[in-house]
Amino acid sequence: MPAERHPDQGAPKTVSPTGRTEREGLLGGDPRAQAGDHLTTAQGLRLSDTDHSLKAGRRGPSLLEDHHLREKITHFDHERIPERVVHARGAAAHGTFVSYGNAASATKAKFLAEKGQETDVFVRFSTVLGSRGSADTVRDTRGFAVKFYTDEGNFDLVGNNIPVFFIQDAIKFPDIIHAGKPHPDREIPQAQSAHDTFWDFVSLHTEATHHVFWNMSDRGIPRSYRTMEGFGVHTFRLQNADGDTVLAKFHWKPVAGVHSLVWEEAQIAAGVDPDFHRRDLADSIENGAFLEYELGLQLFPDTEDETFEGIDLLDPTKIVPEELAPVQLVGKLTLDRNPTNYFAETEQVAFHLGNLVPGIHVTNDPLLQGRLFSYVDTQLTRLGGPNFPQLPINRPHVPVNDNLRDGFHQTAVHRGIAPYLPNSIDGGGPFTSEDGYVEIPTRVDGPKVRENPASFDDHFSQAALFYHSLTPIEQVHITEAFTFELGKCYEQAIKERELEVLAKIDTGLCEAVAAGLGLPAPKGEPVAHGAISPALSQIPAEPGPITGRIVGVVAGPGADVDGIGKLRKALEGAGAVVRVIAPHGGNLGREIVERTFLTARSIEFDAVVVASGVAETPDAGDIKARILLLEAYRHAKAIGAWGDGATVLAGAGIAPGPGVLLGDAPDKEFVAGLVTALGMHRAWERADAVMASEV
Ligand code: HDD
Repeated sequence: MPAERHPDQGAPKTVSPTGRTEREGLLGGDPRAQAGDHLTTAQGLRLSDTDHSLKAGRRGPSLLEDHHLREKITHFDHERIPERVVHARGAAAHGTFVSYGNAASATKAKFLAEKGQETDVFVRFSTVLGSRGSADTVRDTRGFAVKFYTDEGNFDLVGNNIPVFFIQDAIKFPDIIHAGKPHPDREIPQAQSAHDTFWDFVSLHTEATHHVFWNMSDRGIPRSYRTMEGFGVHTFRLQNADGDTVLAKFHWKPVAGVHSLVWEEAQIAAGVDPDFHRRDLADSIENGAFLEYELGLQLFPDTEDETFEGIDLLDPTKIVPEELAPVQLVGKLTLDRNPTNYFAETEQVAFHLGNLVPGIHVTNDPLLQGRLFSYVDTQLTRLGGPNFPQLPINRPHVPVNDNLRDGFHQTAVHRGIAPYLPNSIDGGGPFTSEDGYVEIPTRVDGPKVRENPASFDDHFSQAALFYHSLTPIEQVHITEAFTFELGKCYEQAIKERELEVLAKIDTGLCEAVAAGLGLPAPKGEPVAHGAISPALSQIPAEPGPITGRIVGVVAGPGADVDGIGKLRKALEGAGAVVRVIAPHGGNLGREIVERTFLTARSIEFDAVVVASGVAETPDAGDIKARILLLEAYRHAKAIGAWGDGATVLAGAGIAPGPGVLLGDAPDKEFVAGLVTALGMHRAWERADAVMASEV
């Protein structure tokens, strides 16, 4: 029977129903991407039926000659490609990078050196350990991979949200990943480090300590990709138009500030909304709260010993504190467009550290050197052959004139008969260019050895520097994270060995974790860590911007809808998002109810406010609404109420105190208090009391 158009079906859609921010163009328009009106086979044959296989009689067996059946199922059977061996879980967005032009003295890379230069980018964020379907909010490092489609070819900055790495040499990468991935026998646990093999490895391989401390800190559970720093990790060598070189580290600074979840929120989100970060990314862009980051450079003289203030710049387990080498902001990245198709873009994008442009060069960091091999190698399997640079998302936005030919999934129809150089048949070209990429002739000599420089032996001083640079509440979070993760290990010897490591960092930390594990604290002499670096703490001293922050307003029949409208206007004016939560869906006057007590959970909101007029309704004491308020309170978020909304807070046992805002109406003063509280992210002053209380 023909599949007829239902009378309700309007004109065929060419974009997804929610894809308001899509722009045609970048990916090109392949007519097979559901743009046409008629269903066809892959060969373009129009079909009259796609719901019934061809059978020998109504009750008979299916026939082998049914090509449509076989094509449809065969293609479906092969829809999946291998997920990434690491960073399998990811989400991405398109955007633009605009250069401030002040990096010209350091690099001749045009996308950085020329003021106002706009460059298309595609950014993929990811977790490291989990499978493609794993939860977003697990404790893990986050990938921050940026593809710049520059006028000089693609430049990939393949970084993380943590500025150091577990290992100093790429040859150890399979070891750390095998240790972090689920146990090979039962394939558990998924997407996390809280298990024996991870702690077995890192307690034995102590160069991982610094990275482990970042993972155990709040950095391991970001609030959103919007509020995450990014780091290129390695030191790169930059060259300016005069040929001068300088060593550099890349940083991404989120304009929205650096914020994290608390561990309980992260755990709840992993169950309630495993797509927490992915959703936030897509929704923020849909809401016009675009993600913004400034690109920063730390610059160091290109000296023969490649050290700065005694820090070995080739050691990827070391940072250079920002107080010693300030981060100079050189441009701004704005992510403003969601992908059109997850598979075509987010899944098929292929990053590679070797994708460089003139003015940016690699160094001898042994981790970087090994990565230069791994990325193309892994794409060969993952994307099925050597032609993955031809995939739309990977194509440079400049002409490509290589002499690479044929191979699996070749889509180009090359012209000419002389794909070799030199040739005299195809006009002798394509020709090399004077302004082409030239490696910097750095000197290389020395005996062949499997050894590290002696400076790489310091595994602890910067872990101690990191720990001691944090505020007390951040240190508490680290203590709890170690206690949780080691508490999940079965092997006593592993816990004891990690305690030996902690004893080298800080006695109090070691004793607290040991107490939590019920083990004796080993005696150890903590290492010296030098001057602390306040820039490592992510607790703001001043309120930051509130763009994209989400405020839940608890309402219901009888609620002060005018007040909600005023609050919405004021908060949206400051860039925040307001969501009304009520006992049921639908509308409350002019206000649309976006969450019900059943579909809302505190984790989604940066602040929760109770509207006046709710107290008298029978639902005011609903246990789900109470849990919402109590969780938000326990997680030190801003809480507010106006009018008789205050009695709902009181009924939930929430007393006035830091970060609890009460007012008669959502007037200027109330809104200003809320904006400040949101800008501080959490009311940590109440954390101690709350964590210790029964709330
Ligand atoms: Fe890696 C993916 C970041 C060390 C081998 N890596 C991958 C991605 C990111 C990073 C963000 C995901 C890219 C995407 O979204 O598609 N990797 C890092 C950082 C490292 C690091 C910041 C240390 C500073 N990686 C590292 C080493 C090796 C690899 C030492 C191997 C020797 N990484 C890979 C890989 C992946 C990858 C196996 C898997 C999927 C892919 O490349 O495309 O080649």
